[in-house]
Amino acid sequence: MAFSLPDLPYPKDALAPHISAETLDYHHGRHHAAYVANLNGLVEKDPSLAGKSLDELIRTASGAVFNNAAQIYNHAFYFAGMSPSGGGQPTGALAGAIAESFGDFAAFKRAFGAAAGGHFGSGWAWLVQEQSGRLAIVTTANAGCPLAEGKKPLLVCDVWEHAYYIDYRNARPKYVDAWWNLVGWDFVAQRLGRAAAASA
Ligand code: MN3
Repeated sequence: MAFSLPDLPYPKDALAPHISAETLDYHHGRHHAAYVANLNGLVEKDPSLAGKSLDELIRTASGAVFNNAAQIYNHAFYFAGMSPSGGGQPTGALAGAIAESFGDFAAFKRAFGAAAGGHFGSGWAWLVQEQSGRLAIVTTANAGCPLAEGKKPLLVCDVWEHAYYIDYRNARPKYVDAWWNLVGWDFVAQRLGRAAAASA
């Protein structure tokens, strides 16, 4: 098997009440797992893909190979960016970079929440670092991934309905509000410190 499903970095019930064990059971155990199985099936059928890393596939592939590779990366990044001891506000260099790019943390939070809540259809809301070093909020549709555009992902919120429908039904803004309580700012700060636009 070329690719494997990364373990969740916390027990399935650790994010409750914000995200339930049932949601994580489906989201990680079914959805994320399916992207891994799909990509392994595609790689097995196409020898030209053998040995390529997830990053390489995200940067060079299209169609189903891109979709499944990017969804593996996006989900691993999403789960890694949350923590049962998350929430609150960033400190240090990350707090400074957010203030420089967005004015202050409250303005960043409002803008990110509006982007996540307002994105039409399935997709992702990201905090990224652009090649200039500046931070930006971007949304991507479906499997879209900032790595493919040369941007370094720092944080992501999954806004596909499967991320919140069990816990919040159609109320995406309620899910995004709850998600702030889980954001692992240490993870984001570590990402900011890295030079290259590398993987999770
Ligand atoms: Mn998802």
